[in-house]
Amino acid sequence: MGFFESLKRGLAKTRNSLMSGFDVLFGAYDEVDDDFFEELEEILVLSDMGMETAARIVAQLEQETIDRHLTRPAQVRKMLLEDLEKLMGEQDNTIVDDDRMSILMMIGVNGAGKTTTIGKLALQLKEDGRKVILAAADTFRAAAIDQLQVWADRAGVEMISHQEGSDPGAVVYDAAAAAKSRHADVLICDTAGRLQNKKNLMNELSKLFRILEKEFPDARREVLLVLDATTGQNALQQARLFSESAPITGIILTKLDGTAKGGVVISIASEMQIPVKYIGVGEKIEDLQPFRPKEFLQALLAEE
Ligand SMILES: Nc1nc2c(ncn2[C@@H]2O[C@H](COP(=O)(O)OP(=O)(O)O)[C@@H](O)[C@H]2O)c(=O)[nH]1
Ligand SMILES: [Mg+2]
Repeated sequence: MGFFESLKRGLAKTRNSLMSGFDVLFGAYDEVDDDFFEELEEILVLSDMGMETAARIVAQLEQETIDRHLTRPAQVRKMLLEDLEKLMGEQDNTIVDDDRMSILMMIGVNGAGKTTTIGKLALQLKEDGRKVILAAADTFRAAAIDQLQVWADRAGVEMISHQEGSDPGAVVYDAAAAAKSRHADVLICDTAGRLQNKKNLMNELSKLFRILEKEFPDARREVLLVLDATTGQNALQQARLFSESAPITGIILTKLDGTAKGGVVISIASEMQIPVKYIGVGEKIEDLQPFRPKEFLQALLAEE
């Protein structure tokens, strides 16, 4: 299956819900009016695009229809796609550099999809010809380490781990040493970076940063927040909270295939000052895709 086809399949739940709303709406009006725009806003909110984003986009559409003397729903539909794309702007989805070492730190609440995402990324980066090493620095549960090992084996990359309950700093230190001696291009750290409280998270991360900074002062460093899209607007809330206590450089939204709340990607991409780097649209390796607003909107909203 092609890249775009799996994106479309992965977004099917959100797409179907939006499309059935649109079919009714666009079929019911010959000319747009206040009621039309009100109903359009409701449909957008239902997809978890967020009240703010939906209100903003609809206000903009209304203004444009006046300015450009448009009356037909089909014209508005076309503008909607263009406006949403503009609203999201550029989302830089690079996570590694070609000419220097790159370090990826994954953070996010339990179950968000950190470990799974690391596995998928590891294989993709390896297939790109990069040498990848994983650090099992989520040492809270033995199961977390075992789960990462399964992914490491599947991807055919090396994983550095210690026992359950051990110091994450020591794991990262060893992984850094391994990365150096093996001339790795990418070091990916699975962390227990959850938000029990802000101070804990900050302390935990800054400790790992200090170690990595010392070992790799010139490396590119990404702190990637993994969010579960099935939680809808709650994911936006989490993004705001986490960004108060961690220097997040990118967001990854997982499990879009499992929800009709995929509109949350649009609200996060437009309301956060942090780029959405990747989206997860299924369980398979290739279902982790770089987030490209234009393609995303095509897969989500374009008519067949
Ligand atoms: N359907 C689907 N499931 C996913 C996706 N990403 C992760 N998962 C599932 O979400 C669950 C939690 O993932 P995990 O990586 O263990 O989360 P962690 O606690 O943050 O490390 C697992 O059952 C994964 O298979 C995705 O994009 N789509
Ligand atoms: Mg995990």
